[in-house]
Amino acid sequence: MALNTKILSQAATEARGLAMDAVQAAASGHLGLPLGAAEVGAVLFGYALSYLPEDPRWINRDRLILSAGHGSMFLYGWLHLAGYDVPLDQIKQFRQLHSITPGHPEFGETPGVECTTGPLGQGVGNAVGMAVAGKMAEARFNTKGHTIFDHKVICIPGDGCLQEGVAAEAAAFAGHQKLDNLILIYDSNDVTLDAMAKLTQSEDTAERFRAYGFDVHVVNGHDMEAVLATYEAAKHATTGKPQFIISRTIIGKGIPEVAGTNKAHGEAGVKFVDADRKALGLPDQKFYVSKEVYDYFAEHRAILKKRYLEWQETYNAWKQANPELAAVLESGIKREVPKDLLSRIPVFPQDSKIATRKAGSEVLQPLAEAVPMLIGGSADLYGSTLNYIQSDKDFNSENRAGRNIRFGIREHGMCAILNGIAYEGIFRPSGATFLVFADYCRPSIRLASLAKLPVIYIFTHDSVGVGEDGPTHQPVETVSGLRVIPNLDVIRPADPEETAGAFVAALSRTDGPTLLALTRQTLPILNDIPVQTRREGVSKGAYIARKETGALDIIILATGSELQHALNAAKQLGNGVRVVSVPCTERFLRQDQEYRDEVLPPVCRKRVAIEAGVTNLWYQFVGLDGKVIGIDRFGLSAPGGKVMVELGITAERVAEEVRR
Ligand SMILES: Cc1ncc(C[n+]2csc(CCOP(=O)(O)OP(=O)(O)O)c2C)c(N)n1
Repeated sequence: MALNTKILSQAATEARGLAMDAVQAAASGHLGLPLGAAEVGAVLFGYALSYLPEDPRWINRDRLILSAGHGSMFLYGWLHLAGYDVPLDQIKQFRQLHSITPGHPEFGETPGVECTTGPLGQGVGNAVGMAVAGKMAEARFNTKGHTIFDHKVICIPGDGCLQEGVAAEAAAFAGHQKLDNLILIYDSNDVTLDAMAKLTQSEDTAERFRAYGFDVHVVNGHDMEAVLATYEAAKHATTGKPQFIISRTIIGKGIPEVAGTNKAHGEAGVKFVDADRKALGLPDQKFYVSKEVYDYFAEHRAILKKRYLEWQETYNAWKQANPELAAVLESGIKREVPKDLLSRIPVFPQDSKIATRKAGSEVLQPLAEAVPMLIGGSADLYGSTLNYIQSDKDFNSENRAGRNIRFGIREHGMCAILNGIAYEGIFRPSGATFLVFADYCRPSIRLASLAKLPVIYIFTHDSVGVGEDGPTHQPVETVSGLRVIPNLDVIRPADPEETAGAFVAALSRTDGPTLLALTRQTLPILNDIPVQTRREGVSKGAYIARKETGALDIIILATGSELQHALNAAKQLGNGVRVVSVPCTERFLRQDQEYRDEVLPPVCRKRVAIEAGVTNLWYQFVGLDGKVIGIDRFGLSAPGGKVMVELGITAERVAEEVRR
C-alpha cells in the first residue's frame, strides 16, 4: 500500500492544530517540536510503526520514545489520532491536574507512552536499553520455527538530547554493541531553548554518529515520502549497525512569526495561533479533527489489527511448541519471582569473614538461577563489584542471550539503559559500580524511582571503609543523599545474611528501584542474631537485632558495617540496651505504626544512632534527645580500618556516647 500523503498531510495539519490549541489553553508547554515534526509523526503513526492501540503493551510492538519530552504534545496528539485511549478531553486538559497529558510524558500515566522523558538525553539511553532487551528477547525466545520478537526501537531526540553526555554514553555503547534494531530520528532544527543551536554546537553530528558505529541518513523531515523511504532503508539495513536519521525540520512550522527561531520553542507562538490556524486551513473550532482523518486511522487500525492477529497466531503456535519457554516469558512479564527465594540461598558458614560485596556475589548466583529474567551489568568494575552471573556469559553482538552486560565506564549511560530494559518489561535489570559514583547515575535513578521501575543497583565500596583510595572514592553523603529520593529503597546490609535478605527484598519489589550499598571491606558475620531474623528483618527495613534483658533503657540504631559496633557496645553496656538494625529506612517507614512502635517504642527516648556517613537523616529516628555518631566531613586516604577509627566509627565511641 502506498503512502497516502494527502490524508496524512491533513493529519499533520490537524496534529499541529491540537498542539497549538492545547498549549494555548494551558498557556504553557512547547509548540516547537510538535509542529516541526508533524510530518514525521504522520509517517510513523499513520504508516510505518507496528502497534495496536487496544493492546498498548503488546510485546512485539515497535517502541517509539520521544526523548525530547518537552514536545509532549507531539506524542499526545498522535496517540489520540492513532486511536489510543487518549481522548480529546484529555488533550484539552494538557498539563492540568490529574490529566493523563502531563507536561512531560510519564510512563504509566498515558497509554502508548513508553518512557518518562523530559530530562534531555535520558530517552536515548532508554531506547538503547530497549534495544538491548529486544535483542535479548529475540535470542532467548525466538525459535527456528517461530519469530515472536522482531520489533524496532525508534527514538526521537533533539539537539538538546544529543548535547547531553548521557546520550553520548548510550550511543557509543549502542554502536559498539551493534544494536541494529535501534533507529534514532534526530529532530534537527538548528534551535535550542535560549538561542540558535550554532551558539552552543558546531560539531558534525553525522560524523560523530558514524564514528560511534551508526549508519547515518539525512532527510527533509517535512517530505513524507522521503521520510518513509529513509525510515524503511534504516529499518531494513543489513549493515548490522544502529541507524541514525537526521531529520531536518523547521521548528514551529505553521506559525511563521516564530518558525525557525528559538521563539518557536516554548509558548511564545501562542499569540499568533488564531490567525495561523486559519492559514493552515483549520476551522475556527478548537481541538479540531476531521472525520476523514479519524476514518483514515480507523482503517489503518484494521490493517494493524490484522498484523497483530497474525502475530498472535504465531505466538500461540510458539507457546504450544515451547510451553516451558512461554512460562518463563509470561512470568517475566508479570515480574514474578519464586516465593521461596530466600531459602534457595545457602546459609553462610558461621565462621565466614567476607565483605558484603563478596556475599552479594554468592547470593546472586542461586537467585540468577531462580529468576531467569534477572540480568546484570557493571561499569567496567566487575572485578570489584563482583556481580557477574557465573552461570552465563557476556551479552555482546555474538551472544545476545548473555546475561552480563559490560557497560564500559559509562555509569550514567548504564543507568539510563537499565531503565530502558525495565521499561521494556521482560527482563529484570541490575547494574553495578562504586557507590560514590551514584552521583553519576542520579538523574536516571531518580527517573527509575518516578517511573516505578524495579531496577536493582548493586553499588559497592559503600563508606570510608574503602580506605586507601581516599575521599574521592569514599561515600559520606551518598547514602543519605540517595535515601531522600522518593520511591527508592536504599538497603545497606550489615553482614552476609542481611545481604541475602537485601537481594531478595530487591528482587521481590515490583513498583520501584532498590539500591544495595555493599562494603568493600570484610565484616564479621553476626551470629548472635538468628539467621532468619537477619534475612527476614531486612524486608521490614529495621528489626530488633539484640533485645534488652529487663527494662528497656536505651536504643542503639545502626546500619551496614556499623551494626557490629552497636552490638559490641551493647555487650559492654549491659541489660537495658536494645540494638536495632536498620538496613533500609524506606522499608521501615512503610511498616505500620504498630510494628514501628514495637521496634522503636516511643517511650524510650534515649537513643543513639551510628552510621559511617552524614548524620542528618538519623535525627528522625533518634529525636531531639538522641545522639547520632556519623561523619559530617569528607574522608581520608589511609587504610579503611584506620580511617574508621580516626573518624570515630567504633564500638568504644558508641559506648561512650551511650554512657554520656
Ligand atoms: C537535562 C535538561 N536540561 C535542560 C532542560 C530544559 N530544556 C528543555 S527543552 C530545552 C532545549 C532543547 O533544545 P532541542 O532539543 O533542540 O529542542 P527544540 O528546541 O527543537 O524543541 C532545554 C534546555 C531539560 N529539559 N533537560
